[in-house]
Amino acid sequence: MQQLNLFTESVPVLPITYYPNFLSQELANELYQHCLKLEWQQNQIRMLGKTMPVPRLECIYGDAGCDYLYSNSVFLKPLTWTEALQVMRDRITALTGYKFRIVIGNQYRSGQDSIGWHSDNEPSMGSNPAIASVSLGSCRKFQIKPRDGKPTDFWLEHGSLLIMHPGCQSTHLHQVPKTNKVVSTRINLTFRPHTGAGR
Ligand SMILES: O=C(O)CCC(=O)C(=O)O
Repeated sequence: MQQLNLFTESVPVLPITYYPNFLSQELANELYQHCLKLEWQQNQIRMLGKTMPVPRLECIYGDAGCDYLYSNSVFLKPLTWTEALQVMRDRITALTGYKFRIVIGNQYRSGQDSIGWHSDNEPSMGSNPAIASVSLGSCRKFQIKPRDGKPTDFWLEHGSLLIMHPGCQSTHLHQVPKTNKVVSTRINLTFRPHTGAGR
């Protein structure tokens, strides 16, 4: 499988691997249609003393008991895996060796939906989690940067897989910025580990 490996022992440029054609176009289209029917929620987040809508829709599926709290504010309780999500999880595990217990979906309805600079370092994932991110639908810019460095831009294509390797969340931040371009729906699935010990 074609891959762009941005993590090497000698030159740790970026601790990620990108697989542009992880899914065939046919499978990506099918999975996109499946994901549109998942249970999407408009969650509220509390930041800087204000409560506001999260600027995208979210859903979570996974093992029972793998509740997920992020930004000390948004609490997600997993629904039971759908078969298609389970198949995808197992396919990524077969490719990478990484194991996952939950998948969090993000639905970006337009260019105004986004996720700001952050790292995924919630204790419920254990230390140094590997996170696998599948992109479906419209292409959006993904930026990643060392905590005190300059961003690198990627275009995450329909059917692609981006792996953020263990350690990435400690050293790097990432985001999907807003865009004024006209873009239709994009769905992102992030498969994550979980300690199973609640939040
Ligand atoms: O939509 C994406 O590609 C990134 C999602 C993300 O950063 C997250 O769920 O933490």
